[in-house]
Amino acid sequence: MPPSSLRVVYAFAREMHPKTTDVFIQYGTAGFRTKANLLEHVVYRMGLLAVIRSRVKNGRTIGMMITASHNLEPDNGVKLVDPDGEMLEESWEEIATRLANVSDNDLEATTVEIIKEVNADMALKASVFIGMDTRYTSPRLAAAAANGVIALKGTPKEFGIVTTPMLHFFVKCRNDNTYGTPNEEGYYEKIVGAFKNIRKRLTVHGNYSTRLHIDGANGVGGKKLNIINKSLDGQLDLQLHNLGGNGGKLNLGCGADHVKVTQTPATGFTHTPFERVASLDGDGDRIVYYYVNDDPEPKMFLLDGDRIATLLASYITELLQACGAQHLQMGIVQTAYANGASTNYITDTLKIPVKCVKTGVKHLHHAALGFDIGVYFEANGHGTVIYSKNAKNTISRISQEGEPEARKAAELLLDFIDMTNETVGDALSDLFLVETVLCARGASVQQWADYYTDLPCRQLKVIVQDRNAITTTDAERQCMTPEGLQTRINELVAKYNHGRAFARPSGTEDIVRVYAEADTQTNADLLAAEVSQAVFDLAGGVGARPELPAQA
Ligand code: G16
Repeated sequence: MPPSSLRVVYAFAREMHPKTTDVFIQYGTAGFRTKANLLEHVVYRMGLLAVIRSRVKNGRTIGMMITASHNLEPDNGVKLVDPDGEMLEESWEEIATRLANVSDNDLEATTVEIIKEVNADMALKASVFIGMDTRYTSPRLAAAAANGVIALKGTPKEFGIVTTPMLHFFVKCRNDNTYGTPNEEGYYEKIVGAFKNIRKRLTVHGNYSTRLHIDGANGVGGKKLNIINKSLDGQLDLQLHNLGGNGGKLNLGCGADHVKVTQTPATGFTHTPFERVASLDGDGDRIVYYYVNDDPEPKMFLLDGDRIATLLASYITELLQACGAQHLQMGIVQTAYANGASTNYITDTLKIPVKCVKTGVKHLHHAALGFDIGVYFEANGHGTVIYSKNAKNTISRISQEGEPEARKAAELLLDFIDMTNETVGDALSDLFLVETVLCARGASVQQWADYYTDLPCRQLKVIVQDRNAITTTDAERQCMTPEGLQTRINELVAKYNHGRAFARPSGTEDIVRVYAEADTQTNADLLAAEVSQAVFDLAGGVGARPELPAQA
């Protein structure tokens, strides 16, 4: 395509998706995220970039997901998905940011500049898959995405409302047909099909109950589980809540982020003591479990991403031993948010190597690729398991040539692999993985919770003038700027038994996140509040200074 025909890029922008704001926007932890009304031009331009990316990848399909995931309803976002279903290559984030922020008048020239810079052959075909979440602003943004694709003569394919991990899965399948069929039916066939296969091999026994409550965050994940539920033949007794409609708002007072951050149950339904609840987030890429006890003031017990990682890793270890493939190296990848007790449990009890990386599944995914089997989870419930070719080939060989017991374990493991969405963290796939392990062990949710005891922790948000004033190192565990902040955090942490704390700028909200853990909840709350005050004082806090909790 000669650059002269790029006039259409400008024409579409001016006529349909003009840039109406000067607010600078950055490709963050999971793409662009901000108020939905500031995004239309950004999404249009990402449609352009997706076509360029597809051509750089020899016409392989690229994904675009319209979602702000765990954020509240007024926000929206867009992220690009690379050909293997993984997050956009990091070196392109700067290019995406540049293209999103130029004026309409400079858009054509910047597009030409980027095409040259990345050496895209504009004569090649280009294919872009587009998915969206349930936000009312998503259809308009998905249309802008498609226009961006069309403006550069790419071919868009719209999937309508799907979970984010489904879109990742479709992209992977489109580029690698050995992985599955690139549509919703193909997803159910592979992931839910594998779950049903496994269930035929396992008997429900011990303290495991098939009853599972779902908090759907009033988003897309619950709706898809409603579809799946009809085909489960009673293998799970799903009680679905917060499915949208009935006045419930997306991620508000419910969903994985609410449950994890506030450490309180979802609103919107009545909880039965000791029954498992799985809480999804708005676009179905995160999951945490919890239950409440029968105290007069019911206490909540949370089973977050760390718990899921340890549960899955310990079960895979057992299966590897049973099929004689313990030489395959497994590792767990976490972030600074991982509860210290989980890291100790992994190291001391499970004896599995553990790595800590920066927040963002893209960083965890990358680190997990270094193992034969990499289990990666953020504490917020975002994660999955990835298996190397070597691991898959080894297990597959054992399933054909091994001794009867080894074969059985290998066959189970192969279904376990099929049930895993290896492209990205996936609440639905993770749910089936967790349910499989609990069922195989005959374990109740309380027994799962008893594997280790979390250190009390607290997460807070601080609003500052410029969150990028905080820069970090050592997998975000240490602040480099502003000057004096890390020294202050160190002094505060030193006051508490088992104290640990850090502050980092969020990549999905215009805030600084603070995390603290300590020997008691009172101390964790106090440490988090004190660190928040230090951030507010030294990093240009806005509004009211964070207060210390009443018990201080
Ligand atoms: C996204 C990312 C996650 C990250 C989370 C919060 O999740 O995919 O890896 O942990 O944002 O990021 P931050 O602390 O930088 O705001 P989601 O579920 O919103 O897509």
